[in-house]
Amino acid sequence: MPGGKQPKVLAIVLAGGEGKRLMPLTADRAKPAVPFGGIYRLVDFALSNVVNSGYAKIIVLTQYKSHSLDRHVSQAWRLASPLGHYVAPVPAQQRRGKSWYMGSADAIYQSFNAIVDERPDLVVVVGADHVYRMDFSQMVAQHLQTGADCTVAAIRQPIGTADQFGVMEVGQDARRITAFREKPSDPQGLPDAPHEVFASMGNYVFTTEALMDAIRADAASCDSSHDMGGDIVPSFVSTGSAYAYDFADNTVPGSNERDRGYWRDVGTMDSYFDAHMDLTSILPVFNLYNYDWPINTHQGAYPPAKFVHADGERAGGATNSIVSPGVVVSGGHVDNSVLSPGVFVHSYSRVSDSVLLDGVDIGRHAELDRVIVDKGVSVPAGMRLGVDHDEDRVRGLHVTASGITVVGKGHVFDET
Ligand code: ADQ
Repeated sequence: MPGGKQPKVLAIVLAGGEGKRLMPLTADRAKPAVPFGGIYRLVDFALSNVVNSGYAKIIVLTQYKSHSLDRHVSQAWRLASPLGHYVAPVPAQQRRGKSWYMGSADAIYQSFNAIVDERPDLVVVVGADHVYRMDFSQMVAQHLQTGADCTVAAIRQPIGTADQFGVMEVGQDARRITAFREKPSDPQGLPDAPHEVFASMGNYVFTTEALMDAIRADAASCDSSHDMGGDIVPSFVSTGSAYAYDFADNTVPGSNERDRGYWRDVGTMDSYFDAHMDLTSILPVFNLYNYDWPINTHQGAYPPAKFVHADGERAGGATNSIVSPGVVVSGGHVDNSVLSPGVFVHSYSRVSDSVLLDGVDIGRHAELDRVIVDKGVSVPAGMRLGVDHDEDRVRGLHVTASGITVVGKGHVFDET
């Protein structure tokens, strides 16, 4: 900026995703509201990154089944201050007759008044579906230095996953993007790594006027899907004003060799499960205990966690596990698992490699192995889940490709 002045930044968090591949966890909540890591919701990672980067004027665009997301954002992210900081959830406006947001670019179009009111120099647009730490101010610095209108955060990913991402090719000069294709089925590998592509992380920095012009033009087009990755980014690439920001260059205070560059798309039940297992390892590849870059959330008034009984088969304990407030492990054993607030594990039960969401109750002698259980479900005494997948399917449970059994919210087992 002229004279070294700090740019005025508005952050927009895109939180309207439906998350079809995370069913049944997204049956009645938006993907950004899906619980993660015991006490968090997915949206907490994007919002923590934005706030820790120093940006405190934030709008959160919501749409699909946004009730629990709105409630969480207003409970966890009350930033109001005399300096005019805010995190404001903005629901779909239904401005175009009865239609809701058509795509992420349309969501921004419908929220133009928030941009006009704020008059920022730059708009930082981030998705709300990923687990990672990132300092967006480093990406903003590159955006200003290259003179880009649009900067896209990029990360190397295996070529086999290219159809889930926007994939870009970059030129020699300061990472100018020369080609961008959304979710290509015939990707080209990178010159120095044929088995990798440069994937968009769905995080962008825009110069405000350029963003508004592009979105206005897109809104007027009949053959656009009004999508940031599918339409807006390619429009900047075609004029040569889009640059890539390599996530490998990003450093966050308190990160270490193990978790630097960690970025997980938790878009499927299998990746959701794997990301939880990343938290339980002895030296975790994603470290929740980095107090230099805290992840904020809202927790209810739960009492501390408690472990009871210590005799033989009835030893109540947990190893290599994340245990939230309000959990009681009473004479059962938990290993390599993530327990959300209020989970109760009764005597003689065994829970391993599992993710139990709020208030799940595990009956006596029950056995769980590689299972995800949604909020409030009671697993009856003696029940085995994840042990015999045919048995699980007969009970109407979903078993994923990699063999994770999923019990949806409200599931009632009809046997004892
Ligand atoms: P996808 O994740 O498939 O790809 P999308 O479904 O648009 O794209 O979701 C992007 C973000 O926008 C998510 O945080 C989602 O919750 C949110 N969102 C989607 N529709 C919305 C709407 N109508 N209103 C508000 N929010 C909405 C994108 C990019 C790819 C990139 C991947 C990285 O398009 O280029 O590679 O993210 O995961």
